[in-house]
Amino acid sequence: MRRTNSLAALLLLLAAPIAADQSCVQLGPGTGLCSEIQGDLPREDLVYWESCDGTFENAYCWDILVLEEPYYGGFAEGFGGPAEVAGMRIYLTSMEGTASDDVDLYVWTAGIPGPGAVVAVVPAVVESIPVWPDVVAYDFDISADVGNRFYVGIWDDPEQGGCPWSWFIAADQNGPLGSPWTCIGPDWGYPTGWQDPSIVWGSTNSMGLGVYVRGAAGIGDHPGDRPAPHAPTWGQIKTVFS
Ligand SMILES: [Ca+2]
Repeated sequence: MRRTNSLAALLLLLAAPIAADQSCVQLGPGTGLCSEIQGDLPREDLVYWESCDGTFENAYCWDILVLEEPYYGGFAEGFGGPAEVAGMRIYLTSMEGTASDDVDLYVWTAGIPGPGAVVAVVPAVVESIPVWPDVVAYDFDISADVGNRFYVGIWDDPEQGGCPWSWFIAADQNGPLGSPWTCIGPDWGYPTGWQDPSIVWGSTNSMGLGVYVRGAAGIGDHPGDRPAPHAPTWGQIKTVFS
């Protein structure tokens, strides 16, 4: 019985979010697997692309207390175009199971670096978000004509509830190198603006985001703009040497 209680306590500890500072939260490490796809995009007419490899080793969010407009606390993944974007996919999970949450979905042009101008934004509702490490994929319609580099992403409107009680976006830490980004607000303890999520949560190869396109000329080409490596944060150094 003692061993059972100890194991239960350990599992509870592993499942609890780990705050690297006051604002960034994660659910892993673990092995997140997608068990369901929600949405009814006409997949046979579209080309789909994602950088993730089918397993998610972690899941991230920014605490509701720091989320700010226009999309500080958002996440994005870059892709190669030109293309006619017709939809996007988001891989989400949660800490305790979430009934629903309102989110904003985006398509951005290329900025310097990472996402630039907004070319599409649509509100969406994500429902029945499973408990980590179960992951659900949501397919949504969103339309935009984009150039050689573009980005799709998600932001959680703090007025409609938020992290850590809504959703975490799944992250691939050992798949192919994609183009992962997160938008960091002023005074969050990291460089401000679009940054590599690796500087916050550790090595991240791609975010749980995919894109559906029509007439894709360059889809699948790596955008080639992975953020430059940053020096590890003090929190990461402590993790390594503790
Ligand atoms: Ca993986």
